[in-house]
Amino acid sequence: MKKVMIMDTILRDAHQSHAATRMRTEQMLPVLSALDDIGYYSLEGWGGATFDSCMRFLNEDPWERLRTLRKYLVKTPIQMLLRGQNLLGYRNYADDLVEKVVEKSFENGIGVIRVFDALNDPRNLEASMKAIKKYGDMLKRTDPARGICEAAISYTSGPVYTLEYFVELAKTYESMGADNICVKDMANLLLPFDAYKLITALKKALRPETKVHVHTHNTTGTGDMVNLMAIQAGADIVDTALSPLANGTSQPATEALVATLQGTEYDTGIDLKKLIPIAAHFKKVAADLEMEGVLNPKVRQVDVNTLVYQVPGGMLSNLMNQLKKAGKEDKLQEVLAEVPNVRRDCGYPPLVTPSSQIVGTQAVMNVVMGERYKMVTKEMRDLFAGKYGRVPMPIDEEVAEKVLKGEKRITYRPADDLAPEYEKLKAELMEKGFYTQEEDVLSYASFPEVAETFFKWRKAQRQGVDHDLAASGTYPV
Ligand SMILES: [Mn+2]
Repeated sequence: MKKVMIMDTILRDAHQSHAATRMRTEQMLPVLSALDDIGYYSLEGWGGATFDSCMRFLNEDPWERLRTLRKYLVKTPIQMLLRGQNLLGYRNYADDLVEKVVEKSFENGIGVIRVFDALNDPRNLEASMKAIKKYGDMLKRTDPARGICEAAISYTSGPVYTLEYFVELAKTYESMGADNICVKDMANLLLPFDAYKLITALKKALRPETKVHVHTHNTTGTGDMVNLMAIQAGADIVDTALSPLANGTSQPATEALVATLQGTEYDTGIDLKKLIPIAAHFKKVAADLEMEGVLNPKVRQVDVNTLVYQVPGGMLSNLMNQLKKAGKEDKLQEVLAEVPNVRRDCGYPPLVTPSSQIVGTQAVMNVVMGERYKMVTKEMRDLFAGKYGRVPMPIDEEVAEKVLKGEKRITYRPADDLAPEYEKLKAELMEKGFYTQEEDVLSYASFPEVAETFFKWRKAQRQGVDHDLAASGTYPV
């Protein structure tokens, strides 16, 4: 009998999707022990935008949050999301920082690291997966449920994204040492019957011990069906969120899936009754977040635009905003027709952040200017120059010439250009007087200005200045 496992996203993606990542540690604390008792595969609780949001909006040290979660989550591994060579931020980091972030994440309590690259370029996962194997394998020796390396495929649609493409990529990640392969469908582009075919193909091609983990959202309303079809095709783990922060732009609801699978060959073994009081707690949290104005109930609605236009919901609203600014709202259909052309020119990158924005902005420029590639953003040039990594198909040489204007193209791994940076950043932070732990260097590397403002606040707190004054953003230091 095959038991399906669940990762609950309530402590990370659920509130990132619904409430701008603003759930505070104190709002998690009352139910952490109860969550630990459920029998989840893992609880996603860190990485992604939580790192930025902790410091920027909540005056919390993200590392301190992780240590607190670990204190209460004794049985259930904490899962995090890592953006490959971009780590927790948005630029390419040097390999020494990649290793340090992985080492410190495990050391502070992470059990499973899900790592992905927006372009699905395996070279961009080389350094992080090597580090995850190095520190993860040490952790596994004392605790086999922790130290897990989960490599994620950024799911997208388009002519090159065939079953063969995904299977080859998954096998590459498996050969690089992945324990789990995740299909990461951040925009809910994956359709239920495609999910069935994809997961069937992956399960057939991968080693029996490699777990297949499915991550989708319910933005377009297909999320529950995607999960159910994936499970029938043999998916080992699927992602859901407890109902108060589920559905819409977040994951499908945990309770609904647990009930659906109960008594079947896919039974999760989770006791539905145990979820009720935890959900009741998060219902109050969601209401508080709505009162604060960070949760707009609209995020719970079904948005069918992605199904119609084949672009992620976030990308579509960006396109509409850009056209509105240019006073060309009537050009939406032209822009939507231009998106696949631009995508073909630059080698069919997946339509996920950041390439979705880069391609979308270019499509708008091409239409608004009335001439293709008359204007090009720096990001588009970098994409053509290979600075984000390798795209799945060859780029259009004629367009490349127009875009790059003689700029050099690189074909090697982008991070090969970067000199070690940890010691330099550490010295900088010490000189500023904010260094208290090695982890501070990693916070500072990820979001320099945000981290510095947070460190100032923290220092003011520790020196015992007036709390309200410190909280108001005034720093008498
Ligand atoms: Mn997600």
